[in-house]
Amino acid sequence: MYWEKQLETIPREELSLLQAERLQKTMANAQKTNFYRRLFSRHKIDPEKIKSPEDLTVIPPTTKADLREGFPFDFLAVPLEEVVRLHSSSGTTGTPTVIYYTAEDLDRWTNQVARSLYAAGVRKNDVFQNMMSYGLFTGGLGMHYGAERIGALTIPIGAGNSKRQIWFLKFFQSTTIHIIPSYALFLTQLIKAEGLDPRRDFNIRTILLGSEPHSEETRRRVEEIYGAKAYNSYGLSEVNGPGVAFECAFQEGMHLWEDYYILEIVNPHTLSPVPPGEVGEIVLTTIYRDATPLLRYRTGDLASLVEGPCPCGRVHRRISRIQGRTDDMLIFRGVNIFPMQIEKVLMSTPGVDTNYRVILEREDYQDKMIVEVEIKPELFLGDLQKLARLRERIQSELRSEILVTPEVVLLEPGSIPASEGKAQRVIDRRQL
Ligand code: DLL
Repeated sequence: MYWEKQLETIPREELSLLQAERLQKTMANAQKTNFYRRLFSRHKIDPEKIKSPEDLTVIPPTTKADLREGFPFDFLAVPLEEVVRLHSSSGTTGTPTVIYYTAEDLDRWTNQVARSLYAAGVRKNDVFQNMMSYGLFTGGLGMHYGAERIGALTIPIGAGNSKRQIWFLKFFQSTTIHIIPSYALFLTQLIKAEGLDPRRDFNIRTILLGSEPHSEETRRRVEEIYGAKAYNSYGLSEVNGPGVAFECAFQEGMHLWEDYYILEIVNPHTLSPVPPGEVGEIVLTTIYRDATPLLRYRTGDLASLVEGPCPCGRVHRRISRIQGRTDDMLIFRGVNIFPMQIEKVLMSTPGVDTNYRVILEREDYQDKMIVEVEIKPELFLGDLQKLARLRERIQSELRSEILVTPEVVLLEPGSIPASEGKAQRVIDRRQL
């Protein structure tokens, strides 16, 4: 039932001691990074005085912007020759955020993912089809090694290429799939178009859904379609990737592995802890990782603590499904997009006027992005070919900036409602 019984069911007092011990090592490690050395000196923090999770509050939280500014090496705590891999956030704006791993970091992460998969019921006799992209994104490789460690037959098929996915599902009778929720829904149409029935022709038992927000309704729908159990899997590249928090067989919240992280859930405005059960921002301190220690990292993800003990016996506290984000980052087909990226492209294109909006829709389970943009009135007097060229140009520039191809609609000035206060640039009509 457990991958590591002792650590998963460890009494809370012992867990606190383990956290304190690992935190102290992390503090010494953090002192080796340019970023934290500067931060400690600026705020007169003595890292040796940070001995337990309660002491952490004197440290200002670390943000994604800090990570970007610290690119490439300000968060690195070990000599570069100790680093064996890097991953980078799927965000596509400007400077990437980069996370480094030593061989031991990778080994621990692999174990963390194996533990997570095991909690969701993945076993050695499973055929694990990993339908997430391999590369800088952590969803592919991160899950891959965890599944292999369990001993499952791991198929590194990666994302996309639906026909091939379907063929593998049928031919190898994959029992476990790791998939982005919106893609899990979209794929069903193609399966049907192939004349197949996901329940009859496949043998899927376990579905791991992660990397983008999705509702309980989506989970139920996916379970219904495939005739399988779907488990929520949460993670972010900054603090390893998948395997940060995972649902167990009871599917009531995700166990956040507290021997790997110190968890805080705070009010995003005041940064003080929210009462148990209330929604706040997840803040994580890595305590079991050497190359890139992060102290009080603001994830931007909103969730609440699930109160009470879990019937599975694991003592690691559970977080709810992610309710949203504090910033305006969009997750569209699994790609992280900031509205500012879109604005940047539009506003640098000659002929574009000042107003625009981005509409996200879900049609037949597939997400669609429509960029409506007002263009200079004189262009409407010009020839139609010119307009078509402008539309194509915007579309292709957006594609290279945000890695998805939106539908672009050119409008006359005044067509898009303008507001006096903050503009609502993004209208998300996807029913999560
Ligand atoms: O998405 C890591 C991952 C891969 C997790 C595969 C699970 C499965 P990033 O690309 O850095 O890393 O994006 C992280 O995605 O801060 C959340 O906003 C969102 N996210 C991840 N998992 C979930 C989830 C990976 N289960 C960002 N529910 C995070 C809702 C999620 N949002």
